[in-house]
Amino acid sequence: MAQDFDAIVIGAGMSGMYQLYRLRELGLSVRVLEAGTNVGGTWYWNRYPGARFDSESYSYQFSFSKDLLNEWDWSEHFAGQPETLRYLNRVADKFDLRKDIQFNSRVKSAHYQEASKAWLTTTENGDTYTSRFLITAVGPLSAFTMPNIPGVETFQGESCHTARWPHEPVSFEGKRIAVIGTGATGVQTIQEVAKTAKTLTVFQRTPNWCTPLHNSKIDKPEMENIRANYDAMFKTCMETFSCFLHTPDPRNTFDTTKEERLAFYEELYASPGFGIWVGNFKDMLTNREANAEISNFVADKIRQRVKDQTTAEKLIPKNHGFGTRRVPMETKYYEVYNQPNVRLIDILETPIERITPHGLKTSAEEFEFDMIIFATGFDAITGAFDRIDIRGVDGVRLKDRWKHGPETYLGMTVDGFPNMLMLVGPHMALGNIPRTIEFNVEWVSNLVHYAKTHGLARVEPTPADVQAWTDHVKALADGSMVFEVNSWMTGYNSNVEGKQVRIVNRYSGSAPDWRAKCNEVAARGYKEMVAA
Ligand code: NA7
Repeated sequence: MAQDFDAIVIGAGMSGMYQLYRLRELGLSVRVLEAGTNVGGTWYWNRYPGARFDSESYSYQFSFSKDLLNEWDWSEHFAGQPETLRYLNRVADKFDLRKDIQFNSRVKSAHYQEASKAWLTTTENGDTYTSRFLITAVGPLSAFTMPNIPGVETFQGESCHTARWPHEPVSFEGKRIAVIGTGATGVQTIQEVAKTAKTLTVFQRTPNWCTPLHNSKIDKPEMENIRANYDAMFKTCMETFSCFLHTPDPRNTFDTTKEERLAFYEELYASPGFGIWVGNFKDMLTNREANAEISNFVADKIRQRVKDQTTAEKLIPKNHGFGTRRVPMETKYYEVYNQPNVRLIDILETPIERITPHGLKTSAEEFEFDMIIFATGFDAITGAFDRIDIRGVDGVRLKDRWKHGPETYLGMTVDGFPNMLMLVGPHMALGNIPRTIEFNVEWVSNLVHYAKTHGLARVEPTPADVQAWTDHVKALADGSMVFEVNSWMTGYNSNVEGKQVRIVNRYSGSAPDWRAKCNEVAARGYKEMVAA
């Protein structure tokens, strides 16, 4: 069978965009298939009000082009979604990426063809492509999930999932609005909607531990100063545990006195960004007493910020400790509940029974709304893979292969799925994602280049290596309180059949350790991969 392309890339978010750029630089023919009408992935789809970075803008951008770094100014330390999307469009323009991207093309299936050692990829439009390599750039948080609440399709007012927000402006003025979901997305949405809605009713199932973002503007001199330090900043990101500008404090919690600890927590609580989560004492997520200390500290902050103490108690998580789920970063989130137009409904106490044509009904009350916003999250990490009919050797479906959780080698390859390479897939370091993306894309590009220049038609890890890596990733999760809690970070999703179990879907070691392992494999000439 003729090969249309050296590589098909699924997705034109940050990883797909950079993958296209890199492979083209290497002289390979690439086609990117993208479901949306433009580039940006996460930042294209998630246009909901208040969407913004929780990582420092400059640490999240691409680092591969000095030109790009020199010409782009960030206006805020934590940029809003419109600015990030403008940035990604600028990247697409600058490197003329769109000419190799097929938009409005959602991939339906990708089947490995043993005879030609190539992938046959089909879109929902019925277009087909063959390629030696299939590179998935589908995003860890792209397969959004609606809540499995009876009657959800019957609501007659305006309604929207945050990950499918309209491109046109949406007004909340004078409207009675419901938000279902209080994860990182719900928190950002609630803060914004509360400003203008006539009434806002928040339906909360599990409260999360939220801490202040402390965003601020960047003026010209500060931007020049930040730019002058880019080399050092990116170096720092590559040395920290999860590629953020923050990294765990080397001390254990109880190495300090109570006063020292509290002073440290106060300092973190008053500092911008993820520091309180990823720059806290190193035993925060492994020592239960240590975790209780910081949890109590944040609980007291909530009590101080929320006037009504019954509401405050509802907002304080009781079934998981601080940092064991993704910490939503907030800007006056808790103060929203002091507003007269805002009400919190604890749906553990009074469950939602059904959504009705005019609102919804809990076990205690019937509500009428003009708009319902679903901030109900994603079928994370493996969800986007499950939604494509991916079949490897002998027609084995990836979804079946991963029925009990993902199995990978280095988070990038799977035995039985030759020439399939994953970007930001399961079992690799996530953290500050663009830092991982750049490494991930470069590693994949080097492997593809190696295969091409060495005439290798089939690149695949051994089952033993996949088993060993999967075991290693699971062992790393042992003892971490994160893996004892239901959340997208443990693959749990109450709305997706078969996903009401916790799995190890992420690599929880340090990003430098993961990269070192990947580099070793490359330095050995991909011995494991090409021997198959
Ligand atoms: P999350 O963090 O998974 O949050 C989803 C929220 O929706 C969470 O509060 C859920 O409650 C709630 N939810 C989900 N299904 C239901 C149903 N059926 N009924 C009521 N409430 C429900 O997703 P986000 O979009 O906020 O964030 C995902 C990541 O994207 C985020 O961490 C960032 O890294 C970017 P639950 O907690 O399950 O009780």
